[in-house]
Amino acid sequence: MALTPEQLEKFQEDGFLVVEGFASPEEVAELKRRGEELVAGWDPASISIFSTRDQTSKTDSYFLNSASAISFFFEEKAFDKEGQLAVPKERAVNKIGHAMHDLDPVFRRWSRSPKVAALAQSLGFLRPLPVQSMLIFKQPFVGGEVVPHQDSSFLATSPLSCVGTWLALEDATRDNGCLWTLLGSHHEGVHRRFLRAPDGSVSFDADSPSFEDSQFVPVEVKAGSLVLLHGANVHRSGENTGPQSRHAYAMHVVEGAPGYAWHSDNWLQRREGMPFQPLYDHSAASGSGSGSASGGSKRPPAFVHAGIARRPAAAVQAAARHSAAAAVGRAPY
Ligand SMILES: O=C(O)CCC(=O)C(=O)O
Repeated sequence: MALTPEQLEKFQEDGFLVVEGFASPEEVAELKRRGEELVAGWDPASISIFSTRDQTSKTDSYFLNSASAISFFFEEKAFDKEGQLAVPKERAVNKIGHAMHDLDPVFRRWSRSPKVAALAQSLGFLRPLPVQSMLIFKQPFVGGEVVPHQDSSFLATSPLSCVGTWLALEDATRDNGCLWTLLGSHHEGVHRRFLRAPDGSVSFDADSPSFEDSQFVPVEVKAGSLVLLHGANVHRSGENTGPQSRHAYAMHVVEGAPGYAWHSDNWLQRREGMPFQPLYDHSAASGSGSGSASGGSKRPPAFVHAGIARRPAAAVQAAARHSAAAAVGRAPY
Protein backbone atom coordinates (compact mmCIF):
# COMPACT_ATOMS: atom_id res chain seq x y z
CA MET A 1 0.00 0.00 0.00
CA ALA A 2 1.81 3.12 -1.23
CA LEU A 3 1.92 6.21 0.97
CA THR A 4 0.35 9.42 -0.31
CA PRO A 5 2.58 12.50 -0.73
CA GLU A 6 0.90 13.95 2.40
CA GLN A 7 1.71 10.83 4.42
CA LEU A 8 5.31 10.91 3.20
CA GLU A 9 5.65 14.53 4.16
CA LYS A 10 4.28 13.83 7.63
CA PHE A 11 6.63 10.87 8.05
CA GLN A 12 9.60 13.01 7.06
CA GLU A 13 8.54 15.76 9.45
CA ASP A 14 7.65 13.65 12.48
CA GLY A 15 9.85 10.57 12.02
CA PHE A 16 6.88 8.30 12.46
CA LEU A 17 3.51 7.73 10.85
CA VAL A 18 0.37 5.77 11.65
CA VAL A 19 -1.31 4.11 8.66
CA GLU A 20 -4.71 2.99 9.89
CA GLY A 21 -6.23 -0.16 8.42
CA PHE A 22 -3.00 -1.20 6.71
CA ALA A 23 -3.81 -4.88 7.33
CA SER A 24 -7.32 -6.28 6.96
CA PRO A 25 -9.00 -8.05 9.91
CA GLU A 26 -8.39 -11.35 8.07
CA GLU A 27 -4.69 -10.62 7.63
CA VAL A 28 -4.37 -9.63 11.28
CA ALA A 29 -6.20 -12.77 12.40
CA GLU A 30 -3.96 -15.00 10.28
CA LEU A 31 -0.74 -13.51 11.69
CA LYS A 32 -2.03 -13.63 15.25
CA ARG A 33 -3.16 -17.24 14.86
CA ARG A 34 0.21 -18.20 13.40
CA GLY A 35 2.02 -16.58 16.31
CA GLU A 36 -0.11 -18.54 18.77
CA GLU A 37 0.57 -21.72 16.81
CA LEU A 38 4.32 -21.13 17.03
CA VAL A 39 4.09 -20.69 20.79
CA ALA A 40 1.92 -23.81 21.11
CA GLY A 41 4.56 -25.84 19.28
CA TRP A 42 7.45 -24.54 21.37
CA ASP A 43 8.95 -26.36 24.31
CA PRO A 44 10.56 -23.79 26.64
CA ALA A 45 12.43 -26.60 28.40
CA SER A 46 14.32 -27.27 25.17
CA ILE A 47 16.25 -24.06 25.76
CA SER A 48 18.76 -25.20 28.35
CA ILE A 49 20.14 -21.72 28.86
CA PHE A 50 17.16 -20.84 30.98
CA SER A 51 17.57 -23.60 33.50
CA THR A 52 20.54 -22.08 35.31
CA ARG A 53 21.58 -18.52 35.89
CA ASP A 54 25.25 -18.34 35.00
CA GLN A 55 25.32 -19.28 31.37
CA THR A 56 26.12 -15.99 29.77
CA SER A 57 28.04 -17.31 26.81
CA LYS A 58 25.31 -19.77 25.81
CA THR A 59 22.73 -17.08 26.23
CA ASP A 60 24.78 -14.67 24.16
CA SER A 61 25.07 -17.15 21.34
CA TYR A 62 21.32 -17.86 21.49
CA PHE A 63 20.74 -14.14 21.01
CA LEU A 64 23.32 -13.79 18.21
CA ASN A 65 22.08 -16.89 16.39
CA SER A 66 18.53 -15.56 16.43
CA ALA A 67 19.56 -13.35 13.50
CA SER A 68 19.10 -16.41 11.29
CA ALA A 69 16.44 -18.25 13.24
CA ILE A 70 13.02 -18.28 14.83
CA SER A 71 14.00 -17.89 18.48
CA PHE A 72 11.91 -17.33 21.58
CA PHE A 73 12.69 -14.70 24.21
CA PHE A 74 11.19 -14.50 27.65
CA GLU A 75 9.63 -11.80 29.77
CA GLU A 76 11.91 -11.03 32.70
CA LYS A 77 8.99 -11.10 35.11
CA ALA A 78 8.01 -14.60 33.98
CA PHE A 79 10.67 -16.16 36.27
CA ASP A 80 10.60 -16.72 40.00
CA LYS A 81 13.54 -16.11 42.37
CA GLU A 82 14.99 -19.53 41.61
CA GLY A 83 15.03 -18.77 37.91
CA GLN A 84 12.15 -21.12 37.16
CA LEU A 85 9.33 -20.20 34.84
CA ALA A 86 6.49 -18.94 37.02
CA VAL A 87 3.77 -18.52 34.38
CA PRO A 88 2.60 -20.72 31.48
CA LYS A 89 4.68 -20.40 28.31
CA GLU A 90 1.84 -18.57 26.53
CA ARG A 91 2.22 -15.82 29.12
CA ALA A 92 6.01 -16.02 29.42
CA VAL A 93 7.07 -15.33 25.87
CA ASN A 94 8.21 -11.75 25.26
CA LYS A 95 8.91 -12.06 21.57
CA ILE A 96 9.88 -14.36 18.72
CA GLY A 97 12.67 -13.23 16.38
CA HIS A 98 14.57 -12.35 14.33
CA ALA A 99 14.14 -14.06 10.94
CA MET A 100 10.40 -14.74 10.90
CA HIS A 101 10.12 -12.84 7.62
CA ASP A 102 12.34 -15.40 5.88
CA LEU A 103 11.78 -18.64 7.77
CA ASP A 104 8.12 -18.80 8.70
CA PRO A 105 5.83 -19.32 5.69
CA VAL A 106 2.94 -17.22 7.04
CA PHE A 107 5.07 -14.28 8.20
CA ARG A 108 7.16 -14.54 5.05
CA ARG A 109 4.06 -14.26 2.84
CA TRP A 110 2.88 -11.17 4.71
CA SER A 111 6.33 -9.57 4.88
CA ARG A 112 6.87 -9.96 1.15
CA SER A 113 3.29 -9.13 0.10
CA PRO A 114 2.64 -6.58 -2.66
CA LYS A 115 1.19 -4.32 0.04
CA VAL A 116 4.43 -4.20 2.01
CA ALA A 117 6.54 -3.90 -1.16
CA ALA A 118 4.43 -0.93 -2.35
CA LEU A 119 4.98 0.72 1.02
CA ALA A 120 8.75 0.26 0.73
CA GLN A 121 8.72 1.59 -2.79
CA SER A 122 6.88 4.72 -1.79
CA LEU A 123 9.49 5.32 0.94
CA GLY A 124 12.09 5.40 -1.85
CA PHE A 125 13.75 2.03 -1.36
CA LEU A 126 15.36 0.67 -4.52
CA ARG A 127 16.35 -2.68 -3.03
CA PRO A 128 14.65 -3.01 0.37
CA LEU A 129 16.18 -5.63 2.62
CA PRO A 130 14.09 -6.83 5.54
CA VAL A 131 16.84 -7.59 8.04
CA GLN A 132 14.92 -8.33 11.20
CA SER A 133 11.45 -9.30 12.29
CA MET A 134 9.89 -9.74 15.70
CA LEU A 135 6.55 -10.95 16.90
CA ILE A 136 6.14 -9.04 20.14
CA PHE A 137 3.57 -10.19 22.70
CA LYS A 138 3.64 -7.63 25.53
CA GLN A 139 1.92 -10.03 27.87
CA PRO A 140 -0.79 -9.05 30.35
CA PHE A 141 0.69 -7.88 33.68
CA VAL A 142 4.23 -9.19 32.94
CA GLY A 143 4.94 -7.41 29.61
CA GLY A 144 8.09 -5.38 30.28
CA GLU A 145 8.91 -1.89 29.08
CA VAL A 146 11.17 -1.22 26.10
CA VAL A 147 13.47 1.66 26.97
CA PRO A 148 13.94 4.66 24.63
CA HIS A 149 16.02 3.75 21.60
CA GLN A 150 16.59 4.35 17.92
CA ASP A 151 16.41 1.35 15.61
CA SER A 152 19.39 2.56 13.55
CA SER A 153 21.55 2.11 16.67
CA PHE A 154 21.09 -1.62 16.16
CA LEU A 155 20.61 -1.93 12.42
CA ALA A 156 23.10 0.34 10.70
CA THR A 157 23.99 0.68 7.06
CA SER A 158 26.46 3.16 5.65
CA PRO A 159 24.81 5.54 4.94
CA LEU A 160 22.04 4.92 7.50
CA SER A 161 18.72 3.80 6.00
CA CYS A 162 16.67 1.79 8.52
CA VAL A 163 12.89 2.09 8.69
CA GLY A 164 10.80 0.12 11.19
CA THR A 165 7.36 -1.19 10.32
CA TRP A 166 5.26 -2.09 13.35
CA LEU A 167 1.91 -3.74 12.73
CA ALA A 168 -0.61 -3.86 15.57
CA LEU A 169 -2.17 -7.33 15.78
CA GLU A 170 -4.25 -6.18 18.75
CA ASP A 171 -5.38 -2.75 19.85
CA ALA A 172 -2.48 -0.94 21.54
CA THR A 173 -3.31 1.39 24.41
CA ARG A 174 -1.46 3.07 27.26
CA ASP A 175 -2.73 0.30 29.56
CA ASN A 176 -1.29 -2.56 27.56
CA GLY A 177 2.01 -0.89 26.65
CA CYS A 178 1.59 1.02 23.39
CA LEU A 179 4.51 2.70 21.64
CA TRP A 180 5.50 6.20 22.68
CA THR A 181 7.47 8.44 20.34
CA LEU A 182 9.50 11.63 20.47
CA LEU A 183 8.16 13.71 17.63
CA GLY A 184 10.84 14.96 15.25
CA SER A 185 13.65 13.29 17.21
CA HIS A 186 15.04 11.74 14.00
CA HIS A 187 16.24 15.17 12.87
CA GLU A 188 18.95 15.01 15.53
CA GLY A 189 20.68 11.94 14.15
CA VAL A 190 21.58 8.65 15.77
CA HIS A 191 22.99 8.99 19.28
CA ARG A 192 24.86 5.74 19.66
CA ARG A 193 25.45 2.35 18.15
CA PHE A 194 25.10 -1.15 19.53
CA LEU A 195 28.25 -2.93 18.39
CA ARG A 196 29.34 -6.52 18.10
CA ALA A 197 33.00 -7.18 18.80
CA PRO A 198 34.93 -9.91 16.97
CA ASP A 199 34.59 -12.14 20.07
CA GLY A 200 30.80 -11.91 19.79
CA SER A 201 30.31 -9.61 22.76
CA VAL A 202 27.97 -6.69 22.27
CA SER A 203 27.99 -3.21 23.76
CA PHE A 204 26.81 0.33 23.17
CA ASP A 205 29.51 2.77 22.06
CA ALA A 206 28.09 5.57 24.25
CA ASP A 207 25.63 6.18 27.03
CA SER A 208 22.09 7.03 26.07
CA PRO A 209 21.16 10.68 26.24
CA SER A 210 18.46 11.19 28.84
CA PHE A 211 14.97 11.82 27.58
CA GLU A 212 12.10 13.48 29.41
CA ASP A 213 9.20 11.06 29.78
CA SER A 214 6.81 13.96 29.40
CA GLN A 215 8.09 14.64 25.88
CA PHE A 216 6.92 11.28 24.52
CA VAL A 217 3.61 11.05 22.68
CA PRO A 218 1.54 7.86 23.05
CA VAL A 219 0.76 5.99 19.84
CA GLU A 220 -2.53 4.29 20.64
CA VAL A 221 -3.69 2.36 17.59
CA LYS A 222 -6.26 -0.21 16.53
CA ALA A 223 -5.36 -3.71 15.37
CA GLY A 224 -4.42 -3.56 11.68
CA SER A 225 -2.75 -0.15 11.95
CA LEU A 226 0.85 0.11 10.83
CA VAL A 227 3.27 2.42 12.63
CA LEU A 228 6.24 3.46 10.51
CA LEU A 229 9.35 4.47 12.44
CA HIS A 230 12.28 6.31 10.91
CA GLY A 231 15.48 4.59 12.07
CA ALA A 232 16.55 7.65 14.06
CA ASN A 233 13.17 8.15 15.72
CA VAL A 234 13.44 7.82 19.50
CA HIS A 235 10.65 5.59 20.77
CA ARG A 236 9.85 3.33 23.68
CA SER A 237 6.96 1.27 24.98
CA GLY A 238 5.55 1.00 28.46
CA GLU A 239 4.94 -1.99 30.71
CA ASN A 240 1.71 -3.83 30.23
CA THR A 241 -0.11 -3.19 33.48
CA GLY A 242 -3.47 -4.47 32.30
CA PRO A 243 -5.20 -7.77 31.51
CA GLN A 244 -5.05 -7.40 27.69
CA SER A 245 -2.06 -8.55 25.65
CA ARG A 246 -0.67 -6.31 22.92
CA HIS A 247 0.58 -8.43 20.04
CA ALA A 248 2.50 -6.68 17.25
CA TYR A 249 4.65 -7.71 14.31
CA ALA A 250 7.68 -5.50 13.72
CA MET A 251 9.90 -5.75 10.66
CA HIS A 252 12.89 -3.55 9.97
CA VAL A 253 14.02 -2.71 6.46
CA VAL A 254 17.27 -1.17 5.19
CA GLU A 255 18.43 -0.11 1.74
CA GLY A 256 20.45 -2.78 -0.04
CA ALA A 257 21.13 -0.94 -3.32
CA PRO A 258 24.71 -0.35 -4.45
CA GLY A 259 26.17 2.46 -2.38
CA TYR A 260 24.69 1.12 0.88
CA ALA A 261 26.62 -1.32 3.06
CA TRP A 262 25.46 -3.41 6.03
CA HIS A 263 27.88 -2.82 8.92
CA SER A 264 29.93 -5.84 9.84
CA ASP A 265 29.85 -4.66 13.47
CA ASN A 266 26.04 -4.75 13.73
CA TRP A 267 24.95 -7.37 16.28
CA LEU A 268 22.74 -8.91 13.63
CA GLN A 269 24.78 -10.96 11.16
CA ARG A 270 23.26 -13.72 9.08
CA ARG A 271 24.86 -17.13 9.12
CA GLU A 272 26.67 -18.24 6.00
CA GLY A 273 24.35 -19.33 3.22
CA MET A 274 21.45 -17.20 4.45
CA PRO A 275 21.85 -13.75 2.94
CA PHE A 276 19.26 -10.99 3.32
CA GLN A 277 16.70 -11.22 0.53
CA PRO A 278 15.31 -8.04 -1.01
CA LEU A 279 11.57 -7.42 -1.33
CA TYR A 280 12.34 -6.37 -4.92
CA ASP A 281 15.33 -5.01 -6.79
CA HIS A 282 14.96 -1.83 -8.82
CA SER A 283 18.56 -0.75 -8.35
CA ALA A 284 19.75 -1.86 -11.77
CA ALA A 285 16.88 -0.06 -13.49
CA SER A 286 17.62 3.14 -11.57
CA GLY A 287 21.29 2.96 -12.53
CA SER A 288 22.20 4.41 -9.17
CA GLY A 289 22.60 3.27 -5.62
CA SER A 290 21.99 6.67 -4.17
CA GLY A 291 18.24 6.14 -4.14
CA SER A 292 15.49 8.05 -5.78
CA ALA A 293 11.87 7.94 -4.89
CA SER A 294 9.55 5.69 -6.78
CA GLY A 295 8.01 6.74 -10.05
CA GLY A 296 11.04 8.72 -11.16
CA SER A 297 10.28 11.59 -8.78
CA LYS A 298 13.20 13.70 -7.56
CA ARG A 299 12.12 13.45 -3.92
CA PRO A 300 14.93 12.05 -1.73
CA PRO A 301 14.16 8.72 -0.10
CA ALA A 302 12.15 9.11 3.10
CA PHE A 303 14.66 6.96 4.99
CA VAL A 304 17.54 9.44 4.63
CA HIS A 305 19.19 10.03 8.03
CA ALA A 306 20.86 13.07 9.52
CA GLY A 307 23.82 10.79 10.37
CA ILE A 308 25.46 10.04 13.69
CA ALA A 309 24.72 12.83 16.15
CA ARG A 310 27.76 14.64 17.47
CA ARG A 311 28.31 13.95 21.12
CA PRO A 312 30.42 15.98 23.48
CA ALA A 313 33.55 13.97 24.22
CA ALA A 314 32.62 13.64 27.89
CA ALA A 315 29.43 11.85 26.97
CA VAL A 316 31.29 9.18 25.06
CA GLN A 317 32.20 7.13 28.08
CA ALA A 318 33.08 3.51 27.94
CA ALA A 319 29.54 2.23 27.97
CA ALA A 320 28.96 -0.80 30.16
CA ARG A 321 29.01 -4.07 28.34
CA HIS A 322 25.48 -4.96 27.51
CA SER A 323 24.92 -8.56 28.36
CA ALA A 324 22.98 -10.33 25.68
CA ALA A 325 21.98 -12.65 28.50
CA ALA A 326 19.84 -9.84 29.81
CA ALA A 327 18.54 -9.42 26.30
CA VAL A 328 17.08 -12.90 26.40
CA GLY A 329 14.99 -12.05 29.43
CA ARG A 330 14.10 -8.78 27.91
CA ALA A 331 15.21 -7.79 24.42
CA PRO A 332 17.39 -4.68 24.14
CA TYR A 333 14.75 -3.15 21.88
O1 LIG B 1 6.67 -3.28 20.48
C1 LIG B 1 7.38 -2.74 21.32
O2 LIG B 1 7.04 -2.71 22.49
C2 LIG B 1 8.67 -2.08 20.94
C3 LIG B 1 8.98 -2.25 19.49
C4 LIG B 1 10.13 -1.44 19.03
O3 LIG B 1 10.69 -0.66 19.75
C5 LIG B 1 10.59 -1.57 17.66
O4 LIG B 1 9.99 -2.34 16.89
O5 LIG B 1 11.59 -0.92 17.33
